[in-house]
Amino acid sequence: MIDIINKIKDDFWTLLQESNSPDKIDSLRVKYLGKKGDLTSLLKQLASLSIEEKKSTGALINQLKDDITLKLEEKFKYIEDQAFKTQLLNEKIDFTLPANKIKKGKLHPITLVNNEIQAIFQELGFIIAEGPEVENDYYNFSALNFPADHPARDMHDTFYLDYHEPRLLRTHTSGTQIHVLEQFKPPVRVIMPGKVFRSDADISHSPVFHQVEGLYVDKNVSFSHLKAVLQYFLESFFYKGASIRMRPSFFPFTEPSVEVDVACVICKGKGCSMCKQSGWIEILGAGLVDPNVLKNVNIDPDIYSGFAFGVGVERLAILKYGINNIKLFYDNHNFFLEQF
Ligand code: 2NL
Repeated sequence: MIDIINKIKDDFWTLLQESNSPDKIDSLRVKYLGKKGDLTSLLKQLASLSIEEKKSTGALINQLKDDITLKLEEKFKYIEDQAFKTQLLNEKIDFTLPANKIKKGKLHPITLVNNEIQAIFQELGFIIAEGPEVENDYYNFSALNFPADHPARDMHDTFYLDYHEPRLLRTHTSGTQIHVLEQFKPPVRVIMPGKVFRSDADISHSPVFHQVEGLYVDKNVSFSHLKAVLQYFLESFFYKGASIRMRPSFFPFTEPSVEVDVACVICKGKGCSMCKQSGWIEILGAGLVDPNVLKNVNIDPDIYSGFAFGVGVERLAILKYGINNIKLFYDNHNFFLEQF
């Protein structure tokens, strides 16, 4: 009997070493301590022994039972502890790893160019005015000397908002200049930045784009003032010493009207693909305010005169930063914006 007990003990010990999962520990428990387990059947065999042997052997068996119970509990706990430690190791966070870079916001190139234009004209004593994006026909066209049914209205690809009372999305910021001239008497030096809208979209046209217009009305304002101011502006914005040239043009609200070119900002006038080998880049439109426009805001054109100009902000940004697709301005992808 003692031999059997020792054998059970040895076997248990070997099996315990090999058992490394909660399931296996549980099968060991069933094998040794269960109702049909090895120790239970040993205890049943005690019946055939003498009283003395029963006592000593029974004590041995009970001792073994307690030992096995304890060992199983210890091993079970050990396995659980190990599993927990492995889990902790797997979940470990390395606080020394560099953090994900936080992407800083940057000003949009349109904003940058707008700020720069405003700063240049503020140096020259111009104030900044903003007007409504929804205008009516009078402010967008009639007051600016566009005759009714004039083809120039069609050329503006106007978005009309309703049919009977003609509200529209402004096609230029010029309407704001009318609002300004209705409120302030000359001398007036003002620039108007803002969104404008035209029903037109391709690689170089967006239905919403940005314009800055400028206006100077006073006594004795002449074409040479216009030329000097635009020369100063374009040199400040592009590069010192930039040549400019003026070509005759037509706008309903100015007379005479000109288009202003700057010596190519890439090749400085030598000729390149940007300026199509001409050496010149068309930048803005300008002219002396048509007397009819002054009359419309009750300013006497015999006493006062003025100049005005309009420039596309996207166009200036494209030339300054070498941007090749106008859509980039409106997609707001970080890879684009973070370059400025
Ligand atoms: C262009 C041309 C221009 C003006 C805008 C203007 C405003 C008033 C009176 C007279 Cl109230 N003129 N604005 C004048 C000439 C040209 O813009 O091609 N812009 C992108």
